[in-house]
Amino acid sequence: MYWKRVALAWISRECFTGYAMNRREFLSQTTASAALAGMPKLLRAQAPPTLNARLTIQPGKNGYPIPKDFLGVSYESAQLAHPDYFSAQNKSFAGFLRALGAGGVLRIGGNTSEYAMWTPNPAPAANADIPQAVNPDPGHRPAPLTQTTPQAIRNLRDFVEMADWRVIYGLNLGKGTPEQAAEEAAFVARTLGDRLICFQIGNESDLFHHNGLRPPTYDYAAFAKDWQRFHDAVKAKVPQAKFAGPDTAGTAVWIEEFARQFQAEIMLLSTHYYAEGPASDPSMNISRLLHPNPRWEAGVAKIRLAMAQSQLPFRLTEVNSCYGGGKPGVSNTFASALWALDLMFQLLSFGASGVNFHTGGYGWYAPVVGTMQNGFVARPEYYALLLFSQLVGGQMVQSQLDTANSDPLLVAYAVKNAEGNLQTVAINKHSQKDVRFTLQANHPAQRVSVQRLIAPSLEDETDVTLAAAPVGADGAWRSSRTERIAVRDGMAELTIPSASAALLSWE
Ligand code: BDP
Repeated sequence: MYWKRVALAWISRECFTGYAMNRREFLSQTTASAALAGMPKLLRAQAPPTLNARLTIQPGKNGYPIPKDFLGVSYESAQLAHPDYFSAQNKSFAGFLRALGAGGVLRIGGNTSEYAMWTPNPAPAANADIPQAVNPDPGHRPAPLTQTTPQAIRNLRDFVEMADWRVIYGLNLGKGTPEQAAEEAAFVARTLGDRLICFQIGNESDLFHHNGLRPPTYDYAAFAKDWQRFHDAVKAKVPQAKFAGPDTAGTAVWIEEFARQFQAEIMLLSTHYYAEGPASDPSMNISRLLHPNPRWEAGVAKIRLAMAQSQLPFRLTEVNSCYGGGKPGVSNTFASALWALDLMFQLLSFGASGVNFHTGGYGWYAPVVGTMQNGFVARPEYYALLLFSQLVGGQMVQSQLDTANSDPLLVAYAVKNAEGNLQTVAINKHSQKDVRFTLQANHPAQRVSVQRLIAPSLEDETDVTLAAAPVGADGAWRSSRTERIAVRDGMAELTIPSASAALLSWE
């Protein structure tokens, strides 16, 4: 029943008011035979299969807001051990973030946060052998200890000021002490000022029982005790400190207990999600990535419960396609862009407040890769964030997607952007099937302008464009083609080719 999933959130929040044409009627009226009528016989036989879909939009019915700080990336704490990376010197990378809009969120954490030691008085050569750009940690062995120095934090402030972003900062629960965490937090809070959103204590503590950071008996109760100790120590030194958590690996692990116990101490619930993994498993592939994931859906159900019970917002503070550092041929392909784009809407369908895509260095799933010496390049996933950035500050709008055969690879969403203009995003995750889309909205618009997110195939790694333009140096991007479609009686029709998405603006 995936074809109705898009509208699930609405159905549960406010009763869906009905859909004028019955589905069988619609499907029989828009079969491929109508589209192919008049074609020579030979061509008809060769034409690629075309599916039909209809999106019925109810512009008057608002859904959840898309907060200004919805978009974000997540970085390993070990990156701070090379203090020039997040600094005013790294204009190029800051440009990529800035291009996603002011107010995005840089989350610092990951596996290496448990090995990043606060070092207020570093020896001069302490960082000499640290590489400039740190990849996501594959988690195969304990990470080497690194030093986080006051200079790194001062530079971080300059960097986020340049990008006009803010920070969620992870403190070291694994190898650090409450006293060290409090010292570090005091310096971070003082230095970042209002660029700091909140702290997190520990990264994926639900895995501590088997990664050597705590004994095999380590459970929620033990974590809660640890968390309380660290929290209290930080609060004693930084009374205004704010917190998010539990920041667990399992999408909903410990979230309900944590929300209940620490409701008064936190401003935000947070967990992680990796769609696939481990990367070494051959069954982790593009097709699996693009199909609905029951594990995610079960996680979302629990997150929603925790949100409802605690009345706290939720942010997915670390996410990407495949853990273990990502999978080549999956995580770095155009498929990851279509996956990421859909995931952001899935988050909005239950009112999540934001997302941080995990990244760094030349990581396979990194939306932007590179170093300060070699420069930075947008990978396919970045284009999903770029498309989405045009919707930030807006609001979801109720819509209903109808497709033949409960199509799990076809999704579409409606949004009002920050200016109140109606937008639609359609995503066709099929590798071979085009989709003839009918958009129906009771909305006074004369045309729909189209920005297509395309690449030669789902597997493509390098030739992605949005509105016919690639992302250039320092995140520079400008739509270079305007495609417009007429709207008649509130209805527009267009084809969304296989392996593509489109942002449609009603004008
Ligand atoms: C997560 C960790 C992060 C890793 C990622 C991965 O928090 O540090 O980089 O897995 O394995 O669990 O790719």
